[in-house]
This record gives sequence, C-alpha cells and structure tokens, in this order.
Amino acid sequence: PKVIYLKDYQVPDYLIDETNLTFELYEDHTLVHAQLVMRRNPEAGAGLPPLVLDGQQLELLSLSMDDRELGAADYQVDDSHLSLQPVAPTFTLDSTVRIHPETNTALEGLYKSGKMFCTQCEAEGFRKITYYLDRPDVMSAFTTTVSAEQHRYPVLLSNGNPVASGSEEGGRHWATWEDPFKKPAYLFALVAGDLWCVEDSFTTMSQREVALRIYVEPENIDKVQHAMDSLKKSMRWDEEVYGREYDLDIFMIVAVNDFNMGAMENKGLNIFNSSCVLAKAETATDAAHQRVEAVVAHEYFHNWSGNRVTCRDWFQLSLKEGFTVFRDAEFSADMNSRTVKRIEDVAFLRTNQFAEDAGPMAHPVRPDSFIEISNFYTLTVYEKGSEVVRMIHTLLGAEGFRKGTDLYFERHDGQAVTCDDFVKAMEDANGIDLSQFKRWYSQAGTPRLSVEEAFDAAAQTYSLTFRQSCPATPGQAEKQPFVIPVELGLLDAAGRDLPLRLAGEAEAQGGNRVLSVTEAEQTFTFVGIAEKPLPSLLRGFSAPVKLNFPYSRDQLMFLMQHDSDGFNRWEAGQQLSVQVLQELVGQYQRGEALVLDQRLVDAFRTLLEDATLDQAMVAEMLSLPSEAYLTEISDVADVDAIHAAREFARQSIGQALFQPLLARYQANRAISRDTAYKAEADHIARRTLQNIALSYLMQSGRGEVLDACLEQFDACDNMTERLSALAVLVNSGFEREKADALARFAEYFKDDPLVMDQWFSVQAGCGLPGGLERVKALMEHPAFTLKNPNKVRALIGAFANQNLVNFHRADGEGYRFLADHVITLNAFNPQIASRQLAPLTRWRKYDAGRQQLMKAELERILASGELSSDVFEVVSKSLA
Ligand code: B3K
Ligand code: ZN
Repeated sequence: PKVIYLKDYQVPDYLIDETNLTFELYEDHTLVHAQLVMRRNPEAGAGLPPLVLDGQQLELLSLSMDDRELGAADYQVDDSHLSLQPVAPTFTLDSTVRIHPETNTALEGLYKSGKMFCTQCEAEGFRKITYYLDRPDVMSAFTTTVSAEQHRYPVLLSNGNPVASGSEEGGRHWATWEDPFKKPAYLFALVAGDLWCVEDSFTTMSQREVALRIYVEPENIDKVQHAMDSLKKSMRWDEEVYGREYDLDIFMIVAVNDFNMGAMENKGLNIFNSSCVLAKAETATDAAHQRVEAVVAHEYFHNWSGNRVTCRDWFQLSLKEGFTVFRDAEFSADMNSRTVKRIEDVAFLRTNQFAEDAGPMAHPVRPDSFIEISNFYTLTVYEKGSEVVRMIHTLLGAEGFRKGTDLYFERHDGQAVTCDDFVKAMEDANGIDLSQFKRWYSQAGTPRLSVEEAFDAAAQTYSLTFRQSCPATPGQAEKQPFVIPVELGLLDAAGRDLPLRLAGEAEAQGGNRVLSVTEAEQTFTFVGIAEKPLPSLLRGFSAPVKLNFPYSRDQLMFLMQHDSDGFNRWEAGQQLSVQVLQELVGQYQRGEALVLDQRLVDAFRTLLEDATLDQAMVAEMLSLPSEAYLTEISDVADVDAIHAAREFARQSIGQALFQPLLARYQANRAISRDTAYKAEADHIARRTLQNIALSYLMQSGRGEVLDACLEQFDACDNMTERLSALAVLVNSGFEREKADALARFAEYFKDDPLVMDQWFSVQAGCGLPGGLERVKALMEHPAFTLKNPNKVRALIGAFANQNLVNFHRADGEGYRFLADHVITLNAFNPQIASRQLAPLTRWRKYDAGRQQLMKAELERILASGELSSDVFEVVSKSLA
C-alpha cells in the first residue's frame, strides 16, 4: 500500500469542464456512459502529459476521443487507472463501462440498499462508477440521465434540477438532471427506487421558492416530519447567522438503510442513513430526534461549507468538516439548550477524540500523510477541527468571525481551497495574525495546561501562571506552543465574578474574559484583588486541552453552586466525581472496603432538592463520568476497578437519595403520562431527569421501583421512556421481567430495523457478567446481519465501545470476538471493518496481560490474508 503525502500535492494536469453521464440500470449489471469535455490545465505548465484517469472495478466496453474510437494500442488499463496520450489541449472523451452495483457490498460507489439503487462517492467512490479525475480540485458541470425499469424504479434522481423525462420501449423510463454548479465527483449522487416523498417548500431570503422533498420507502412515510422541520429551521438559520441562501430550485433527502456513515451532502440530493432522518415519538428516542436535527442541519450547511467552497485535496478535509460541525453545533445550541449541547459535545470530545489523540492513529487536524483516506474521517478532523474553528470564533468574537466567513465565501465561491485559505480570510477580514494559531492544524496531540496561582494580599494582586506542553505523537516528537484561549472569571467568597483588571490596564473589563496563552510558560497578574479569589478556568471549554488546577473537593462544590458559567458548574461536578471515583478505584485495588465521599451525595442532594434549577442541567450534573472517560484519564486503566467503583457509587447514591429521586421521578412521570410527546428542549429535559432518576432508583432493587419501571415501559407513548425502562430492566437482576420485556419489545417492533438496532444496543451495553455470551447469542437473531452497518454498530460496536468490563475480560475472548468479525468484515466492507477495529488499537491503556492479548489479535488480523488498505493501515500503525 502506498503512502500519500500532502507535500506531494500537484495541480491536476487536465480539467473536466463538462461531465455528461448516462446510467442504464439493470438487475444484473449497469452500463455507464461518460462524456467528458476536457482541456489541459493552464496552471499545470506546458506540453501535453499523459492523461491518467482513476477507475476501479470497471469493465471498459468502449472508449473514444473526439469521436475517434480508441483501440487497445491507444491506452493502458490497470486495476486503478486508465492512461492515454491526448493529441490536443482540448478534447472530448467518451467511455462506456459495465459495473455491478447488485453485488457491491462495500457500499461505496453505486450499490443497492434493499431494492433501491444509491451512491456514496466521498471520498474516492466515483472511480468505481466511471473513469474520471476523481479528486476534489477537479470541478465540473454535471448532466445525468438515469434509465431503469419503470415498475421497479418509478423514482429516478440525481443532482441539480430535473430537466427532462420520458418512457422507453420495454417498460423502461428515464429522467435527466442538470446541476449548474460545478462540483467535484465526490458530490455526485444517483438514486433509483420505489420511493414515496413528503413535499414542502421554503421561501429564501431573496423570495425564491425552493421545493423540499424527503424520499423514503413507503413504510417510513410517517417518520419524516421531524427531518422536514429540521431542514426548514436549518435553511432559515444559515440565512440569519451566516447570510447563506440556498441556490437550486429543489433540495432532496433520501433515506437508505444500508449506509456506511451518517449521511452525505451530495449537491441538492443528500443521501442519509435512515437512522439520521427517520424519527417519530413511538420509534425514536429524544437523542435520536436531536441527532436527526443535527445531521440534517450539518448536511444542509455543507451546501456552502463544502460544496460551493470545497477542499483542494483530502488533507484539507477539516476545512469543510470541522467548520460544518462547528456550524451544526451552534445551530443545535440555538435550537435547544446551549449549555447542555456544549456539555454533551465536550464529554464526547474528551472521551473519544482525546483517546484518538493519545493512540497510534493520532494525527493533526490537517494530516500530512495517509494510506487510505477513508480512515481519516476521524474525531480529530471533525470534532477537534470544530474546536479549532470555535477557538477562532472565541478569539475574534461573533462579529469578527462573521466578517471572516463572509470574506471566505465571497473570495472562494466555486473554488477548491485549503485550511490556510480559511485562516487567511479570517486574518484579512480582521487585520490580525493567526500564524502561531495555525499550529492547531499541523500539530497532533492534546495539549496539557497546568495552572498555578499566587495571591499577594499586601499588593492586592492575584497571578495565574500557565504552563503548556503537548505529548509526542507518531512522527512528531517535539511541539511548539499553541495559542490557547482561556476564558475565565475569578469568584469572590460570595461566588460573584470579580471585576477583572490586568496589571497595566486602566480599568476593569468585566467579570469574564479571554486570555490568550501563547508561551510555554506565561503569567497574568490581576490587580485590585482584595481577597484571595477562586478561579473559574477554561469556561465553556474554550480550548481542547487537559487543564490541571489543584482544586480541593470543597472548592469544586463551591463552583458547582456558584459559577456564573453553566458549563463550568457541570465541569466542577465532573471533577468532583472523578476525584471521588478515583479514590474508590484505589480502595478497590488495595482490597479495602469501598467508602463513598459523602460530599458527592450532598452535592447531588442539593441539586435534586432545588426546584429552581434547569432540569436538563440537573440531569447532566447527576450523570457520573462514563467508564470510557475514566479509562481515558487513567495512565493504565483498571477496567474491573473502574466498573466496580462506578457501580458502587451509583448504588450508594441510589440508596442515599432514594426519597428525593423518587419524588423527582414521580413528578416527572406524572407529567409525561398526561402530556403528548414533543421533541422540544423542556420536554426532553423532563424525560432525561425522569429516566436518570429511574436508573438510580433501580439500584435499590426494591419492588416498588420495578413496578414503576414496568408501568413506564407499558404505558408510555414514546421510545424515550420505553427504551429507558427497558435498559433499566436489562441492567437489573429481575430476570423474569427482563426476559418478558425484551421478548414483547422485539415481537412488537420486529419489522422496524431502527428500533431493533436499539434493542440490540441496550443488550450489548449491559455490564452484567456474561456479556460476550449474550452478544454472541444475539448475532444469531433473525433481525441481525453483518451486511448492514447499523446492525454491526448496534451490536458489535456497542459491545466493544460501551461495555468495557465485558469486552476487556481478562481471558481475551472479547478481543478474539472483535478480531474475528473484523476479519470477516474486511472481505466485504473494508470501511466498516476498519472502524470497528478502533477499540483494539487502544492497547497501550491496559495492563501487560491485556496488552499482550490485544496485540496478539492485531497480529492475527495482519496475518489473516488479503487485507484492505483500510484495515491494513490501522492495524499496521497500531502495532508500530
Ligand atoms: N461528508 C460525509 C462523510 C463521507 C465519509 C466518506 N467515507 C458526511 C459528512 O461529514 O457530512
Ligand atoms: Zn460533514
């Protein structure tokens, strides 16, 4: 396998001004006719170099240049390219190839999901459709004609606007679509199937009518309204917040069941994993509703950040992904609770992206090399990339940031550009220098920021000294200092923010401000501070770093109650929980009796008894850090000790706070019982708190809680309450009730694959002993298939990522199970195989015995035969 380097980038030798495609879809093959209007790229120099087109798994049937039929002597074909020698600087190339979507199990290129044809071209899937310059800096105007049997495929879709359609002989029909906006091939899409659609419309800010259509298989037509509402909100929000208007006459979304990731932003024709578009109260949880809203928004926002302005090469992926994740996060924050959204995102980043940054696949937000680009659709490129854009937003302020994005879109509309171009637009629009800041794009790893305080009562000064460092990552031993925006406040004894005045400033500038830490070590001195304050640091998680300040537990409890920053109130609670849980881990390891620090119970009691607090915040603050997060912050994670400590804490809290938990539960359940389901913030907050209370209460094992749980399971009108009740039962010792609930649930929902995914996940995540055996048994269930990525994620993925105590069982059987399935998946869906591998790559986190076992499984995968480039890259880098 070949390594591709950013430093080797060269502009394309040829350009494709027009791409005219005709697809003839049949049951046992598809014919693709491509007419490419090409010319020599004036920026690439003189002369006429050979034309090298990408193409894989294509059967070439005919090829001609400017109407001259080419013979075998005129071109060379190997398994990934077609090369030929142009004789003039402009020419038209016509090709016909035969492909086999009906046997395409990799779900990349043109393939079948159930009875429908669909495509996935990003990053390099278009080369499995026709010979092409399959790179994002080659942008072309596409016209696409699709022809298929009318009866099986009444709906024929592609990018852009529909321009013509008609019938053919033999029960076939055709439709032609024209996309006036030049685009790279990765944004191409085609869909053919027996689909129904929900139609709506949107009037843009310049009063243009846009038709909106969401296409689904007929049985799902009642699950589309939430996505449609989310789409209209997204379109309005992008006009209001970024001044971005939609540009075609029609915007379409299609839901497909077999999809390797969440969704794809093809121009005018987004294709979605059905899990990210279908939602109704009875079948989708609150979390699923919020995910639909976020993914619909994300893909829609790509129309500008990704499509109108695209990436020059795949090293620049975060240009569109980091930016678009930032955009969708801000949208969700505006639609729901801003603080809760931030808490969720930070918890996810710190648990998962920080783990990636600490592992063998660590890479910068803009990687400088890869073997398989599909492996770089990572948490680092997406989530950390979004944090980098957020930091620019923090440093420039909302107005300065908007000036920057206006300039970026104006300057680069219709172009394929780089992360440097994005930063340059921010600099030029604001007259600032971000050259040091750009290290966030080039240096991998999570920076450490430790803070020391010094109070001088006589001088009335308070100093904070920041020291930053960043651990070595593969290929990067030494790191230069980052620009770290630290938003902070200083609390007085009553918990109020003190006015902040730095030495040298004429007057105080508010009680909350952003300091830029730019040196390895740097001290900031505040003046006019009469009493020693308590610092609230990194408010809103203003930079993706690991902060270290030696807070006492009492100080954390004070911050939990008083910090004016909601995020930091939650963060103080998390840090308190971490300290308490780590103490329990130590007790467990020393074989001592476990004793929970009463202060955590007291803090939780205060939260439960304060009726004025936002219920969503209470629910977040009552949630203990996950086992995965506790693993990430350990040097060597003791899986069993972490599990035992956390379970013990949950039990103790459930017992100690039984009454206030029950009161909250009953009050909220009573409202849920009398209120029709809505996926709105206040409803979601009520249910979240209700369900977390229920899960603590069930720790008591009392019969009255079982009764409450069964009442909720049977009598609720929505999946959020039903699935929570089921999860609580599954994790309980009530064997008979558990088996009964699981059976009834599966019987009722057996025909709804997305609900069955949830049924699999709840069981795969259950930390009770025997987890692996349960998962193996579930793989035999008729609703399970390895061919469907959602099923793989629901069962195998949930087990390996969320059921740490069972996955990491000491005999290594969990690792063997995962490796077996990676080997199987490698043969037919390399992208899914490679994704599922991630937990095994984290072997450095565990004790010597587990390290051995995990590495042995990686070795076994490496030796298992013909590996895809996807799996090869991850396995070989993990063992390096
Ligand atoms: N751009 C797609 C991801 C494509 C992944 C290809 N392996 C979805 C998104 O980020 O919006
Ligand atoms: Zn995206």
